[in-house]
Amino acid sequence: MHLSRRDLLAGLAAGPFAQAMAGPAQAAGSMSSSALPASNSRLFGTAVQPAQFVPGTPLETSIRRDCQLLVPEFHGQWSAVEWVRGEPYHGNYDAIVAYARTTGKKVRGHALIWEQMTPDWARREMTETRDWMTVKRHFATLLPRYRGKIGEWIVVNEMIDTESGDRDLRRNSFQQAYGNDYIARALETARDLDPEAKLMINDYSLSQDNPVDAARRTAMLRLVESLKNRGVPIDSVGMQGHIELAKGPIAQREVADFMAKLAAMGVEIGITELDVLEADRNISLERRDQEVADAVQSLLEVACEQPAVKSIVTWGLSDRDSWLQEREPQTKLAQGRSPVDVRQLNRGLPFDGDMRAKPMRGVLERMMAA
Ligand code: 9MR
Repeated sequence: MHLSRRDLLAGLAAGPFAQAMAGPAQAAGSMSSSALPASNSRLFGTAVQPAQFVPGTPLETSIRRDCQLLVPEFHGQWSAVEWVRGEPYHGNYDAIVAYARTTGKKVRGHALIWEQMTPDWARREMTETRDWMTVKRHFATLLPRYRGKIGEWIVVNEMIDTESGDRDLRRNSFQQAYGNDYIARALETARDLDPEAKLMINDYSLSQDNPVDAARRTAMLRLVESLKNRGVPIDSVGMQGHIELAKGPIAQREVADFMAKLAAMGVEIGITELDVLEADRNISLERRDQEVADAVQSLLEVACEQPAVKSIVTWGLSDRDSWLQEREPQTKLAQGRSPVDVRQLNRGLPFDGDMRAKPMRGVLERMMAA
């Protein structure tokens, strides 16, 4: 299915989002009256924070209505769960799992290993002892507790580094303590602790047309191939999908080929953290939103043609909560202002900061319906 931009615009004008996108006259917080269509072939989901589960708010309504899969945006990280060694805190993870249970949604654990969110005490312990027990103990605080409740885990997050890595693998504390084999060991440990859960590895910069992304696609394919060849348990590969408009168009042909190769190796694929960092804010709001929607469409056209792609997850629903605001001082400022001028925020998610649907949501609706 290759929709032209014209098809898309025609669809948007006629669809239920036309109303929600009617512009300034539209009251803040208004939304489309229809849910995203639940696809038979793949799940739609978003990153969530427990504070967002306030019943009946526009955001919670969209989470409840549109999503089948929830991913903790940061409360699942090692630092968030065990800031102090030996004193795990499960409150936030439990809240997400409980909300998912009562609303009938699946949960993806995110993420067991991620350098950036590894507590200092754990880094030190791993470096000093090189004892795998540090990692195993961490996995054991989560996997058994959520057995049967969290059906898929991102076991290792962001392990590729084609620029200064060791054989394209990031020189992080895990790699330094245990060697590049830490990825295989982590997957094996996770399988032992929950044989039913699907195990995923996840990385960024895999979808655009530039030399860095191209090299990273090759490195990911090599990594998955070597894990598969060694019989290491790996079920799925996550492409984060943080699109940066300044970094080139979506490499549609190459991404299709990348996905086909992964599928041939027998792994499922997820678009795991979809959002768009804008390149130019000095154009009209309509053009800004259209450029975001076009980039998302370009990636999802390819993803939705590949049966191995089983889920599409956006990294939040509303621009107001997006981590992308942190990347740019002027939007951080806009975020802190009261009332927030939502036009000054990066507009890379399906809804603006006032939960008005944008063309990106129209793309999701069409793609999930296809
Ligand atoms: O969006 C997340 C942000 O709110 C957190 O502060 C941060 C650290 O936990 O993680 C962000 O999400 C990241 C994700 O977990 C992994 N890929 C990159 C995402 C953006 O940094």
